[in-house]
Amino acid sequence: MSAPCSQVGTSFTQDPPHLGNQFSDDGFLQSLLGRLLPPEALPEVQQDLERFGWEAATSIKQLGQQAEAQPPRLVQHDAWGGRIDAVVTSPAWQALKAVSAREGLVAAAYERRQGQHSRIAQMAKLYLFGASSGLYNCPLAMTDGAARLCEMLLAAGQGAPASRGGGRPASEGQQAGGELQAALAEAFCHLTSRNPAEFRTSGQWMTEKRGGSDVSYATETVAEPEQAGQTGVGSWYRLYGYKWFTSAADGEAAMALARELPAGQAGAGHSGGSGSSSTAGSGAASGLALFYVPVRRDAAGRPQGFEVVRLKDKLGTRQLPTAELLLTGIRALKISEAGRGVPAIAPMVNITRLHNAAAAASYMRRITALAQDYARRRSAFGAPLINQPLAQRALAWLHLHTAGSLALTLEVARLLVLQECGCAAPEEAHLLRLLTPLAKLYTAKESVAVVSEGIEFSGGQGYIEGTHLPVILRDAQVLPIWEGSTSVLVLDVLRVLSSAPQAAAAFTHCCSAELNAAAAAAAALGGDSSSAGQALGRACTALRSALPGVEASLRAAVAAGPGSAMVQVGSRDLAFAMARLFVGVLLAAHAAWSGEEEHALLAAEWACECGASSGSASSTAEAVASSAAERPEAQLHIAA
Ligand code: UCC
Ligand code: FAD
Repeated sequence: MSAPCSQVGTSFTQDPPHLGNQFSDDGFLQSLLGRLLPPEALPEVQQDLERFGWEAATSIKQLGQQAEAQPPRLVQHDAWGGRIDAVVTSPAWQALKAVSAREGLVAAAYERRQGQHSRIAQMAKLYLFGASSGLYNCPLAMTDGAARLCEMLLAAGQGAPASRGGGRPASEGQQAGGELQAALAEAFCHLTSRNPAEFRTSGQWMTEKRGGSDVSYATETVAEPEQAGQTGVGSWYRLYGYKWFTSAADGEAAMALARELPAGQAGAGHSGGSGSSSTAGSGAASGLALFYVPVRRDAAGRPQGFEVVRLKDKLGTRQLPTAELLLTGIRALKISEAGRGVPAIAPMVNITRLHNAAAAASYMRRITALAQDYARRRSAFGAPLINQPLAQRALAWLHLHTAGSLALTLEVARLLVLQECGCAAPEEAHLLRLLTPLAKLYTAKESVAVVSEGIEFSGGQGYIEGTHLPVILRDAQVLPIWEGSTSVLVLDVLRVLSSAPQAAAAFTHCCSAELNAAAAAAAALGGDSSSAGQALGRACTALRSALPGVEASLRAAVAAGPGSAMVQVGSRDLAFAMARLFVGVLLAAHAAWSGEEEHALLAAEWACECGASSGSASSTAEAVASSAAERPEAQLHIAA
């Protein structure tokens, strides 16, 4: 007689990995905050993160999973056939919005309870939130960027822009200025509110069909003044065009780039705009300007001045409503001069890039925490994985790379808030400008690699949807693409190096000063007689030996300029070598501060990896240096 089905197979059931308090389980985060926050601010932040760390592991995580299970839908017509273009999001998504407001995930950066350390606390909280947030951290990033633009414009007194734009009478300028001031102040209040009923999110409408990297060329959206002659900052315009990727399609506002046209020229040619107009990069219209767009619907829910053409069907980020929008005359307030749209939106982009780094570190930490716990519960070859050296090695690698990305993210946050508070020294401002693209490009790539490794650590189960592990890899894969893809950020690094050679000096000076201090701390720890001192000493020696290669590359890159083909070819290696070195410096500085063996070993292990890849730094240096002397085209040919 055959056995009943219930008896076939095995009675074994694997205990799944458990997620603990995301703050109290994260010793490295706690230690970093101990160094980066002043003692008077630390207890309050710790208390908040301890509470939130548990929410992130439980209720918020559940909401994030529900948002993935119930992705947004576009309902284009009502029952009577009327066009409504409703972006229907899940209750979980809406609950995540309320949580975000209550927790002050944007507000914290502007309330500045921790003064010139506020961004550090905010980014630490977002790092706990990210991997649980069902991508709600994406609209928050853009909302934060928009809030910063409003804050900067208000502080710069953009309420009286009479000298800007199209020569209107002063009284009109003052009137428009007052309206602008009021609109920005109102927007700022909503974007930074802790009240869920008041909190609004903002999108970032940059990318168009022709390209999201080269927006200056690719932008076909045009802006027509509502009233002829009123073209200054603070004037109302109508936008016509096609925005190809707009996340936060449920947002109540947006910052949008568009090209100005004189009154009366836009509507006819563009109201049906499918993106085939010929305004891109042409001289027919003036350069890009930046616009603040309040996104409005009428009482019946019909969109005012835009249509939602469709929601994107994406590899990941499925929780997030990313739409294609047709702009059919949406009202927009001009907030930059014509031709200054890109630099005007740059502060927003730099903030979203920092959020991207926090999200990258968050995914890394999540997969590492799950792998660590799984290793305790899973046995193979007669022993729990956690007790087997090669498995320990894999876990150590995950932890090391997570720690490195977190340290880099919080360092950028530290510098950013100094700048926002007006306390950054010139060297710190240069460092911030250089480290922002480096942190974004580096942590995003690290995130994909680390999450992939963590999924493999979970074996076949890592590939199974019900474990909620695959979604982490799907979602991490977007991080190197949006907010400036890797190569575009590498070019941004070259832009900084060429426009401000002091940035390279700030970078190398910071590295060597921190390494000197860390080496002194290693000696004070007892040098060879203590294992912490030994490990930190080894780290400093290895990192110092990587520094000249990077320095030489930087010198050559600055000398040859960003237009040099060979500099561009070598620049990706150079950017990664810089990021690896700087992470090593941060880990060494932290070990020097804490004096703990665990941190010294992290720095030593990182330096070992950094040293192993310093070959690429010096070959970059050679390639870049020779390009300055020889024909770049020939070199490029050989490289290809
Ligand atoms: O992807 C998007 C949203 C995704 C969802 C949100 C996720 C947030 C994270 C969530 C975590 C889960 S929105 C689309 C993002 N798109 C981009 O980031 C565009 C990528 N392309 C670039 O970044 C390019 O480098 C451009 C567009 C900036 C290049 O434009 P141009 O016009 O060719 O640039 P120029 O001529 O070199 O620079 C124009 C001016 C210069 O200043 P001036 O004129 O004063 O000399 C530059 O120094 O802009 C200045 N500039 C900057 N300044 C350019 N980039 C920057 C910068 N990053 N910071 C400061
Ligand atoms: P392209 O600009 O065509 O680039 C293609 C490739 O060429 C890239 O790999 C790039 O690195 C490379 N490249 C470009 N120039 C160079 C160069 N000079 N040298 C070497 N390589 C180069 N955009 C918004 O504005 N708002 C949003 O809300 C938004 N949400 C998004 C959501 C998702 C899920 C995704 C995937 C994208 C979103 N984007 C959004 C768009 C995103 O910012 C762009 O996709 C991105 O900036 C790249 O632009 P592109 O797709 O046009 O690629």
